[in-house]
Amino acid sequence: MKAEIIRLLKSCDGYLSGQELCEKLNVSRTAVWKVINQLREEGYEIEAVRNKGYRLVESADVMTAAELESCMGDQQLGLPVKYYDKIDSTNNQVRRLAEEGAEEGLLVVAECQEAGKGRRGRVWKSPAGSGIWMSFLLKPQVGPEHASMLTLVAAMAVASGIQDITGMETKIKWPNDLVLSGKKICGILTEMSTDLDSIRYIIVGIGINVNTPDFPEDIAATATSLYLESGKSWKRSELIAAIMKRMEQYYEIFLKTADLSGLKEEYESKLANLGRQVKVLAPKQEYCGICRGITEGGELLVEREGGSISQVMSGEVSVRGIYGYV
Ligand code: BT5
Repeated sequence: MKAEIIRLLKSCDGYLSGQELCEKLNVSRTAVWKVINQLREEGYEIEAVRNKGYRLVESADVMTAAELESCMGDQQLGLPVKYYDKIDSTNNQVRRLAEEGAEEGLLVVAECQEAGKGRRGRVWKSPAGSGIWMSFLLKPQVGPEHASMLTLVAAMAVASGIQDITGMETKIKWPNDLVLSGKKICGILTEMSTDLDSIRYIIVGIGINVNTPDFPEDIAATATSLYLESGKSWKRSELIAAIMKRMEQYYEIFLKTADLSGLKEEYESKLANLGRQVKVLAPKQEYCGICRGITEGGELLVEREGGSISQVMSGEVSVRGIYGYV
């Protein structure tokens, strides 16, 4: 009911009468009043005028399950939403819920992560009040070798979702980062559980610095936020909904071919590395080349001295721009 009241208030230009709310939701006036009061405590500014009704003046950057649900359209990915004030890692929580039988589409969002993780045991800083720390569950009927492509699909969804809401054009640093002004604004961690040669489930974890005003010293030179780049604060729930909507679109295209053939062109238009020098740091060798795009399987194409093209698999290497972070 709470999500529905938020949705009705948001979609109404003027006042929404208490009577109308009661009838639409089939509840008492007292029940409506109680929810309105809860919403005010959570940070929504709601005006109540006798004989007119309620009007949403301003919603702060509230992140609750009801607020998130009220922002979601009729999509499947992103519902149900589970919200936590604090969790070890949203990826871990999705894994626990998947083991209990959760369905594809489940989204876990936390205000703060106490053990946010990056790749290969690295730490992902996830303080309260400023970022999006979220993970969702997928169960695609494709072989495990296709799983890493979903990191690229998710990166496209984040870039497009951010652009839909803020107009800002982030670029993808293959395979799992998004950058703005050459600094990291988002990191993606995809994990999976397999059964012999099939995927049981995939967890896509996304961390985005949204309203972060500053960063700890160790990442201050390489990290940025939407706030720092635009000078404005953004509503995280709207961004999350926009990203999940885009994810659903791109995921559908991905599932048709189980690869990136339908997305490659758009991916490359968002690729920060394209046409630039990259240094490939593979476990046994290190080489430089020019990034020429991706394959349909999601590998990075690197043109080496002499003109030969290497295909770089994600998971195997780190790609660093020769100049700066990108
Ligand atoms: C990543 O790893 O970039 C993947 C990060 C995924 C985080 C999300 S949050 C929701 C979900 N739940 C989780 O527990 N994780 C996912 P990697 O490429 O390994 O980069 C990690 C490196 O990024 C660190 O070693 C730091 O240098 C840097 N870093 C840490 N926190 C950062 C932040 N908030 N912003 C920018 N850079 C950060």
